This record gives sequence, C-alpha cells and structure tokens, in this order.
Amino acid sequence: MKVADASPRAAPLSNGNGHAPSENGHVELSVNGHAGLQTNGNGRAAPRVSVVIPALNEALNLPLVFANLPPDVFEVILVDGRSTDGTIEVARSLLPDVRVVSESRPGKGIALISGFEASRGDIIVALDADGSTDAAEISRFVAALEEGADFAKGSRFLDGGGSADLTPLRRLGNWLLRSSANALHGTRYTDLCYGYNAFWRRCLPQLDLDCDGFEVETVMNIRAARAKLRVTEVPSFESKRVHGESHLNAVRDGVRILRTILAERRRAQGSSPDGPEAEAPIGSDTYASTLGQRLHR
Ligand SMILES: Nc1nc2c(ncn2[C@@H]2O[C@H](COP(=O)(O)OP(=O)(O)O)[C@@H](O)[C@H]2O)c(=O)[nH]1
Ligand SMILES: [Mg+2]
Repeated sequence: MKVADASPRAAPLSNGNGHAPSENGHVELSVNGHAGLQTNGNGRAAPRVSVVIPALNEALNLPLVFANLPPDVFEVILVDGRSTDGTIEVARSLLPDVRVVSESRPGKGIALISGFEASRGDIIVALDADGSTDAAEISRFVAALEEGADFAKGSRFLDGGGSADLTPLRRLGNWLLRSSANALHGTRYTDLCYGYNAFWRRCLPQLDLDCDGFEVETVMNIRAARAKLRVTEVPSFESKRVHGESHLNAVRDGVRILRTILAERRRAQGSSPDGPEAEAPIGSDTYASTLGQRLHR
C-alpha cells in the first residue's frame, strides 16, 4: 500500500518512523490486518490498533496526517462530516484501504462515536485530521496502554508536550474548564479538551458515549474517571492546524463544555445507588500513572 507524499511537511521522507521513501516518492505503509500477526518486545501478540480520524473538509491536511501513520496500524477509519472538498477521495487516493464511515448527524462527538463503534481493533486511537496531532506519537499512547492503563489521554501541558495551536483565549478557557472538571469530578488532569486520546476497545461500554460536539473529549475523560478506569496522561505536542480554519467557536463551545461538566456531575450523582448525598469518591482503586501522577481519587 502506498501513501502519496503530497505534504509540504512530510517531505523529504522518512517520516520519523523509519519509512524510507520509495523511488517514486511514495511511502510504503501497510495497514489492515498485519499488526495482529506481529509481536511486541515481550513476545506477546501486538494489539491491533484502530486509528479513528474525524474529518470535515480536511483534504489539504490529510497527506501530512497519513504520512506519519506508523506502518503497523491495523486499520484507519476516517469519519467524514459530509465534506465538500474531496476529503474522501483524497483519503482513498492516499490510503486505498482506509475505511470511510459517515456520521448520523453533524458534530465531532457523533463522528468519533461512529468511528469507535465501527472499529475492530483492540486499541482505539483518536486523532485529528487538521495536521495538528502527529500520528507518529501513536506509539506513545499504545505503550501506555500496554503498560497497564485502560485509557491514555494526550496532554499538551506535561513536560514533553505543548501547543502551537492554542490562542490565549483558548488557553485560558481550557484552564478554566480543566480546573472546573478537576474540582467537580475529583480528577487531576492536566488537559481536558484535547483531541488525541487512546483506550482499549473493551472500555467502550464503560465510557458509554452519547454526545454530539466538541464536548466529546470532556465526556470521555470524565466518564473514564467515573468508571474507575486506569487513566494515564501522555505528553503530546499540538502543532498549528496546517490548512483551513478551526470548526470550534471558543465561546459557544466553551459554554457547551462547561454545561457538560455540570451535567456529568449530575449524572454521576444520579447514578449513585444511595442518591446524591452518598456519592462515593471516584476511583478508589487509585491508579498511579506511568508518569507517577494520580489522575483521579
Ligand atoms: N466528521 C466530522 N469531523 C469534524 C466535525 N467537526 C470537526 N471535525 C474534525 O474534528 C477535528 C478537530 O476539529 P478542529 O476544527 O480542528 O477543532 P480544534 O482542533 O478544536 O480547533 C478535525 O479533524 C475536524 O475536521 C464534524 O462535524 N464532523
Ligand atoms: Mg484542530
């Protein structure tokens, strides 16, 4: 399988993962079904990794995103948001085996949920299609899961992470939202609204996702903690979106995420068998992450 090298940032390849470019400037990338036959360093069968990528008019950015995919991912699922710029055609031309999934209604949340449900691997990795998240970091997330985490959340605010994409307003908003979520949900997350996350597929029922928009990562992070999953954070660097404009509106979506944090609190209280007053502290089987932090009580 060949991934065309049409990206300014991807040339000259290798792409950081040891893929040598072939003579015609393409990168050999084998996807689909191979990872299940491989072993990891411990001699165990390597988990099959499904990469889920929501995309709304990201045709210009996909070459860069796909160029950095590790060679041994099991499947790539592109969830298209009814793009009008040839996103699907570009995806298929770059990666003929890409699985294209539609969302039932508009929104990044619905898109991710649709992609998760369509996935068939052992591990699901979600990343963005705008060139801001580097697929070469997938190995970090997979390593964290193989080391014992149920859920590996990307963080731009750990040593080794960062962001070139956050405006001052979005940085402030992210801080306020993260602080609110930590205070109301007993978490110690350093990041809340970041699109790069991974988890074992078997955890999908516990996450029980049911949201439409940009609040989806907040819901995932809070429900992972509430379900007492072992959560770890992985440092990640967010580059600037390469082409096009963000679909997120900082104020509108910030308010939406704040309402979600409050609704998740009510949901957690409502699900306590003895009512709100008796709500138990979450995560009593404390998990110390690979980074030595406690991420929830
Ligand atoms: N399928 C789908 N993807 C979406 C939708 N809204 C945003 N995305 C994708 O979600 C990712 C993050 O969106 P982006 O606009 O970059 O938001 P930001 O990173 O928060 O600025 C990108 O890959 C978008 O193309 C949608 O309604 N449907
Ligand atoms: Mg973005």
